[in-house]
Order: sequence, then structure tokens, then C-alpha cells
Amino acid sequence: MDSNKYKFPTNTKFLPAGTIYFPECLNDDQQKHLVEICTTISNENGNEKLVREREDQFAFPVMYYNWPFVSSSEILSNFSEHPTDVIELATNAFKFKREHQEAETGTISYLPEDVLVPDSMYGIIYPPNGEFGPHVDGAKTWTFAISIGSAANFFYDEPTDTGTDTGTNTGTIRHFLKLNSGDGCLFNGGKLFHGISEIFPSDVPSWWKSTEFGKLGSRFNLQFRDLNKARNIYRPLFDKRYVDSNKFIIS
Ligand SMILES: O=C(O)CCC(=O)C(=O)O
Repeated sequence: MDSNKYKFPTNTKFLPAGTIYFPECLNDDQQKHLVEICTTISNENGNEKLVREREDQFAFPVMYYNWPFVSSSEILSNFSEHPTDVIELATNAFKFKREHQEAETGTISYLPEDVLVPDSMYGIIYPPNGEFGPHVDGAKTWTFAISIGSAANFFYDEPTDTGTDTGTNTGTIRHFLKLNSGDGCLFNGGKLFHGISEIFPSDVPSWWKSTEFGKLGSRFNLQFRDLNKARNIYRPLFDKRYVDSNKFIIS
């Protein structure tokens, strides 16, 4: 399907603290196809045990791809279809950030030189009354994320310099961004406190409910990170968690 070759969006918006908003990154067909690929990855990776109905308001994981904490997701030969095109889109978002960050104004957060190919993916589902409290990601790096399903209110905190003698940041400004189905966002999730304050269950594409993930909840958030350098940091933690780690392939 030709439409799976994602066009890089032209209507990007630069937001404070180095965040970039990519409205309408994926059209409806591309979103549906991406949900299908992610469902297959989830099943082939044995993630189906994570897929369950939840009654609380917390987001829950449904798929991992090339994710250092989930050993089976790193054996890429397990997967019959690879999300190559969307990883390319995410890579282009990182490239775009790097090429434009000098022109950004306000409090800028720079993308490090070694953050290049975000080929580690992690997907979560939100219940209709879902939320995600303020947090900094355990994976201390930048994230490109695509929202699919119900719209949501995303927020992140921009540190403010109070200009005190010590120069320490003592305050933050909270920025809100409504993310619609198909939108993308690039932000420094490893540094900025961020989360989801609200899901809008009725603000949803008509096809969402009939997808496999749509049967589990209201919103799918698919995140991309470059964890290739970080693997060395995560490796010791990973080894502690999985006794059998030697049999897994880590690039
Ligand atoms: O759902 C979102 O847009 C944000 C998710 C998030 O903050 C996270 O998984 O760390």
C-alpha cells in the first residue's frame, strides 16, 4: 500500500522547551495499518498476556519492539512485519529537530548528537477515563510519539530560570497540547515532567472502535526512542531481571 510510505508533515509547530508538534502526521489509512502492524507485533512477541481489559484509569502496555527491558522484543527475526516506514518517519522527526533547533526560541532543549535512529518502540493503551500523572521517563532520552484513537490533553513542564544568584531552576511552566488521532510529538521525555491530564473518548475517529486496540481502550500512544547507546546502561539492569539473558541477541 503506497500510502504507508509516510510523507513528512510540513505543518510542524515549535513549542517551548524544544518540543515539536507534528499535526496530522498519519492519515486514517496509515493509522489503521499501523495499529494492525502493532497488533501483530504484540501477538508475535507474546505481548498478548499484557493485553487485558482494565478497569482503573491507568495506561497499560500492549506492545514492545526492540525494547531492551523485554528480551523477546529484541529478537527482531520473530516479527513477520517490521514497522520500517514509521521508524523512518520518526527518524526524520529527529533529523528535523536537529536541523532546526538553532532557530528555536525560548527555553530550548537540544537533541544530543548521538540520538539518531529511534528504532525501539513501546505502545500503551488508555482507558476512556485514562490519565498519566507527571513523570520523567525511565528511559532518559527523547521520544517521538504518535497518538491514535481518542484525542488527549498532553502536558509538559518547562523549567524556568528564576535568575537567582545560584542560577538554579526553581519553577516550571506547564504547557498543554491537545493531541488528535494521527498527530505526532517530539519532546525530551527523559528530562521534562510530562503526562496526560485527560482523554476525550467521544473525540475519536469512527474506525477506532473496530480495531483490535480500539476494543481494549480509548487511545493508543506509540513511542519511539533511540536506545542504541543506552543499551549499555540498561544491560546490567536487564541481566538482573532475566537469568537467561545470554540467549538473547542484543545489538
Ligand atoms: O500518552 C502520551 O502521550 C504520553 C505517554 C507517556 O508520557 C509515557 O508513556 O511516558
